[in-house]
Amino acid sequence: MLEKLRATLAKTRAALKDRLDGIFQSAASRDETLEGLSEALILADVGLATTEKIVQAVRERTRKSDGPEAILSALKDEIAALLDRGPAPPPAAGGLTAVMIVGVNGGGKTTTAAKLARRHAAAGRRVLLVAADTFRAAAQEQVVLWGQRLGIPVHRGQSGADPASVVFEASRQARSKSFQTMIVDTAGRVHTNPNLMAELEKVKRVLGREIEGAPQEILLVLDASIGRNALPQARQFLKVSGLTGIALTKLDGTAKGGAVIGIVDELGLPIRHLGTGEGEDDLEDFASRPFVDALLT
Ligand SMILES: Nc1nc2c(ncn2[C@@H]2O[C@H](COP(=O)(O)OP(=O)(O)OP(=O)(O)O)[C@@H](O)[C@H]2O)c(=O)[nH]1
Ligand SMILES: [Mg+2]
Repeated sequence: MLEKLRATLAKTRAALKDRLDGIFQSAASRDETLEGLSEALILADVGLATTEKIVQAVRERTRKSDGPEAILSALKDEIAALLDRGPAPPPAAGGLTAVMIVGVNGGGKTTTAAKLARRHAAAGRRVLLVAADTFRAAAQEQVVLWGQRLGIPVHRGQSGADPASVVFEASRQARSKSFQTMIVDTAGRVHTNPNLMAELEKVKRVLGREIEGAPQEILLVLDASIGRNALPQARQFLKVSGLTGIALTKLDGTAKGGAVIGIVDELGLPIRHLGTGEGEDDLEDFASRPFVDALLT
């Protein structure tokens, strides 16, 4: 697992760790090291406020005489603590759990929905994939293909249908056939378009009406390669549809993974999953310590 994570984070690690190594080698004092650390974190897209918070905490945890090893270890602890937002909610006992997948265009929603469906199915749950992206016929087709490939049933609606009505029908089907998990793929939407955002809110409302406690998870799919540009989108989705966590995709191809540290800190949302590639198994459940170890070791 750690090897996969290390490979996924290779570019981000190169952008951050290699810079830190240079600082640790050349800095004469702790204060100099901390100053370099600050610069490195900001350059790695962590964000100013979060960087200051981390560096201040590292300063408080170390002594003036401490060398690179103690400082690096304190840095890892601080980042891990900041990323750790507690465990994911357990699936609804006996009942039906609904997971909504939301985000802007092309972030990796459908792929993540399929990977998650596979994950739940592998855990022995009866899973229904719901193709609620009715915007493009091809989008539903994509979910159907994933379903065939993974052996997971798919509920799809009419092309152009109201996504809320698709979700309504899917919920009825899921209940009558005793499904345990519904993974709802939604259309990519521009977070600044009020109509599209309202549509999402409606999907959420219908789920809540049809299934007790649903949606238990609303995951925002964020493309790691856009770095801190993810923040305004995330804020808007959080405001309109509510969010319970982040699925961070395309971490494998980017050097900007450091941005998530600031994003998690500023939004107060947990990362739930990491997308580590295009394949069905390329999904990791997020845990802060392995993430930080893979990032900085
Ligand atoms: N390398 C890599 N590619 C990914 C990952 N997740 C998704 N992709 C790729 O990103 C592209 C877009 O993925 P989709 O799942 O179709 O994205 P989407 O958010 O559903 O797109 P729309 O429905 O058009 O908004 C595809 O080529 C995926 O294979 C990931 O974690 N790593
Ligand atoms: Mg899609």
